[in-house]
Amino acid sequence: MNNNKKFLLLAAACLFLVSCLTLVLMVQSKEPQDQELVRSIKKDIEENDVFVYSKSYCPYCMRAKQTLDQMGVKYTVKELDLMPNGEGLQIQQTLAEHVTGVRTVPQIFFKNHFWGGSDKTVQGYHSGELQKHLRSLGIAFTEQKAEL
Ligand SMILES: N[C@@H](CCC(=O)N[C@@H](CS)C(=O)NCC(=O)O)C(=O)O
Repeated sequence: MNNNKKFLLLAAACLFLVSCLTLVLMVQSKEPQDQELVRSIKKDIEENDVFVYSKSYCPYCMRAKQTLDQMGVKYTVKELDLMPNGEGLQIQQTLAEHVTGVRTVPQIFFKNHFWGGSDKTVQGYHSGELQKHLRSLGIAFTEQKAEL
């Protein structure tokens, strides 16, 4: 092997090592932040019987919140798009990567368990599955069927 080839091989090996190191450092520096966000999500869903991650302009979120409102279900909501410093987007990413595996909003939790999004909520309301679920968890709602 001539010197030119040796040099190229060495340069490629160095580049590969530097890329691996950068990747490891990137993953390591993101980890504590992810853990902090997972803790904050766990706190949200543990401390509130009904918790909704939403975006203020999202029609699916509006439909889901409207359904809960008309059922008289009391919930706490975090509008991710209204949070400062991009924190809402980080929460959405953390939900997808570490908590529910779902990338869209709304994400609705009942008694510390992920229920689902808007479609499931609206369909569940019409089928009675949602009322059955809330009853089984002891979450209060208005029994009378509202016109949605
Ligand atoms: N099938 C989902 C649809 C929800 C959906 O598509 N939400 C949009 C916002 S309206 C979303 O999250 N898009 C991705 C994003 O905003 O990052 C549901 O019923 O919840």
